[in-house]
Amino acid sequence: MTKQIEESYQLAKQRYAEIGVDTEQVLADLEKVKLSIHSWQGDDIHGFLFPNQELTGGIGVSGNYPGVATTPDQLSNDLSKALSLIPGKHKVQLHAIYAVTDQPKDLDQLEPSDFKYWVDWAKKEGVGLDMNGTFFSHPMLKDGFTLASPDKEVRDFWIEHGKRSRAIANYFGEELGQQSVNNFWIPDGYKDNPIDKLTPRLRLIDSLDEIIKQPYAEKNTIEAFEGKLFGTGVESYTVGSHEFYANYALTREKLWTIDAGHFHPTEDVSDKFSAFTPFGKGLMLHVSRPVRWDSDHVVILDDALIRMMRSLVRDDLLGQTNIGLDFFDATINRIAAWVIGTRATQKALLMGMLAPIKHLKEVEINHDLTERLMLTEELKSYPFGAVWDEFCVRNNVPVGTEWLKEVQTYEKDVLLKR
Ligand code: RNT
Ligand code: ZN
Repeated sequence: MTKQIEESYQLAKQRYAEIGVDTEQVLADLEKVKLSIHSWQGDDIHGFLFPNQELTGGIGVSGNYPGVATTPDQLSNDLSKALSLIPGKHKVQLHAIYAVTDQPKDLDQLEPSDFKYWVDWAKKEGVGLDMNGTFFSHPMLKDGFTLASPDKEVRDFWIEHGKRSRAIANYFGEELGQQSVNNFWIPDGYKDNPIDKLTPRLRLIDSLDEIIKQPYAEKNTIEAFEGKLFGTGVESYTVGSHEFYANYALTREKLWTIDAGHFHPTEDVSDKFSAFTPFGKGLMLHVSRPVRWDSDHVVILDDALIRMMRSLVRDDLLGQTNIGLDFFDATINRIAAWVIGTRATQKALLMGMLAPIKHLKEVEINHDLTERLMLTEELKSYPFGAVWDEFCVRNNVPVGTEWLKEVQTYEKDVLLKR
């Protein structure tokens, strides 16, 4: 098998070289792209602080596949298993609810030391950590509002939580020597049309400004702000919309988070990147797959994903973009979900890179639209799979369908015994 992979790769290398693509350079470039794998696919977003709390804030997980992680060791072992089947070195995104505390603690009491467990694990795995405050699935989410609540007590609780999430992200950055992106998403909104659309947004600005007041070294952490089109129960008005956060991120020199599920199904998410980056500090992505709505399906190699990764590659935006994953599906094996979604994202990046981009740009500027269309069409049937297999071999992870056997063994030996 290894011999066939090597031979196929050599042939693919020649085919790509004929159109000016250096596959060795591409493999080296792909190796450098870290994805930020989300912890919450492994435990259906329950966390360890309030594991029995029902999910609120308009997000939900369908399915009840056996083997869900319910302890820190289970979740970190499952993540380690997934990481062992994904080529390259990556980051992992945590949520505040994944704190590992000695005694019960609320969200406004968390400290960096409550995440020592994860820092130790990350050091062992050689991964970075990104952060998310948890502004949902909690009784202080009152009447659907958190940071934009008209009730000062509610706002203050969540402001304190936001501040603490920043201290934790800063600790990740300090300990792991790589920047921790701290993502903010809040569910605040109304089911029906509100009269006053402005005041909640002004309150949100005040709350956020208060949260980000304390300076932290940007090499350790930076905040990212994630908008939303709508959610279940907040169909008519979302305080933190995309325009709101794009403007907030621009004026505060923070990152703007684009979640692929948070737009109208016919919007081209990939087209938004270059509309923001000339003005802004950079992007955080939540790579997701909406089916009819923000359903958070496992990411697959579909047109939307290919377009997104291609835009980042063609417009040279990888340096300003943090590619995070955000999907949750409990109808299939959760480790397989991580592996499928992460590998699909890497494949899309590879497809984007395996193109004579400089030449295509020249062709375009010379208005040779015939060659542009011809080349982009022909590229679709170039032997990209052979290069992907070689990438897996070089990174010591299983090639092709082989990895599922390892997940099945793990399911039998570990998951089904829980
Ligand atoms: C919700 C947002 C948010 C969450 C995670 C769990 O619509 O996409 O990013 O999915 O924080
Ligand atoms: Zn998201």
